[in-house]
Amino acid sequence: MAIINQSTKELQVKIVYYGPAMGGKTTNLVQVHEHVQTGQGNKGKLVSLATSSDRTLFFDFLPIEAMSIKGFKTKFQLYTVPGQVIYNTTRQLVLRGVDGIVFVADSQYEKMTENVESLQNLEDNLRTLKLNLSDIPYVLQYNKRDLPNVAPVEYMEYLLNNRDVQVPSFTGCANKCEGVFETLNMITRMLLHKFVNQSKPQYA
Ligand SMILES: Nc1nc2c(ncn2[C@@H]2O[C@H](COP(=O)(O)OP(=O)(O)OP(=O)(O)O)[C@@H](O)[C@H]2O)c(=O)[nH]1
Ligand SMILES: [Mg+2]
Repeated sequence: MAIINQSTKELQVKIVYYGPAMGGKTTNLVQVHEHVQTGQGNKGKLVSLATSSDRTLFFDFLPIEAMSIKGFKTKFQLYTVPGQVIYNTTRQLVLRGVDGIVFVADSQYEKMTENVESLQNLEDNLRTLKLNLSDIPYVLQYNKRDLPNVAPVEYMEYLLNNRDVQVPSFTGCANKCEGVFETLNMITRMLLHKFVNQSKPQYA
């Protein structure tokens, strides 16, 4: 849950990277951790709990203290869920208090069913928390565009971005850091817009 402190002008938000197993969620966080430019000493530690084969077992966590935006000192807490179907309880836990979501889809044709199922699973899990995806800022990342067998972006939009209001989407090659910051910048902008505007003092 976002924490906004008007007196100290601090904003803290939680962003969860969600999506099918092996789609590239952890890779996004690793790249952000490697390349993020913040003031000295403000880069948090990337905490990962993975199996020996690098699959996320519980979650990854990366805190980032960002620059001052609109006079607010912002802190972003980035989390990934484990994509493997069996870890659904963990996904529900990680989603608690979520403010914004990055859905990382795998662009390979044969992963389309998994992408759709994972998005459905996200909606189901949000519902158990009494949340609705349409009320939460989120963006889509079509990752692994470097692979030969990718589905056209238009097709992925049709499958994953087909609501009344379309959300921003980005192509990516997370392992080369392509699209990683474009995606992160957009979700943080959406969150700042939501929370900073919302928290403006109201005058009768
Ligand atoms: N070719 C290619 N490989 C990628 C890309 N992004 C990630 N990978 C690779 O895909 C594999 C899985 O990436 P992860 O970031 O661990 O995937 P994940 O979504 O965290 O997977 P889970 O933790 O199991 O849910 C790793 O070997 C990555 O190096 C990409 O854009 N292109
Ligand atoms: Mg992972």
